[in-house]
Amino acid sequence: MKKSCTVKLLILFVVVFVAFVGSAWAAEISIKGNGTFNNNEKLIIDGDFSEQGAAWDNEKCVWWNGTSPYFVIDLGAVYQVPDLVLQVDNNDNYQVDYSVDGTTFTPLVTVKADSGEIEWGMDTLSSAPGNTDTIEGMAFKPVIARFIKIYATEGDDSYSISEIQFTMNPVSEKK
Ligand SMILES: [Ca+2]
Ligand SMILES: [Ca+2]
Ligand SMILES: [Ca+2]
Repeated sequence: MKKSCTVKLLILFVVVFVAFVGSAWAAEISIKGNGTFNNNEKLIIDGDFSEQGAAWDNEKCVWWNGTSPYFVIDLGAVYQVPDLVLQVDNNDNYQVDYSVDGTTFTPLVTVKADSGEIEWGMDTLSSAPGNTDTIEGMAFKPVIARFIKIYATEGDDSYSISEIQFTMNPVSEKK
């Protein structure tokens, strides 16, 4: 009887612990969209890409007109970011900036309309070397960042993002 009680307590502890860690993990990265756009901005950081070549306004995309909307992703802490992968509408230019404090942003990557192999619809583009979506012009030196801003700068006025992901390395306090 006593042993079974202990086991139940242990199970309860594990369930609560996993729920706590799960919620902390889920809360780590957040995004805020500014301006007028379609669909929930959380689609940009939900881990899900469209198929390449899918329509720019499909249900996995956040899409908009004009170049005023922008999206700011908060990584939840400062990380070393050596590369990124994103999926945007193939025929526009997009800009990615980074920041430590969320106020002063520095240009990180310019995504050009003529990058990538996709001629119509959504195109996945990676700054990391050695994969099928690698775009050499997107490579950058690792940066220290907590906030990432992404927005369209030029194109056919129909803009779309389905996903952006980063490699996030913990920043060591040792020198
Ligand atoms: Ca997504
Ligand atoms: Ca591609
Ligand atoms: Ca477009």
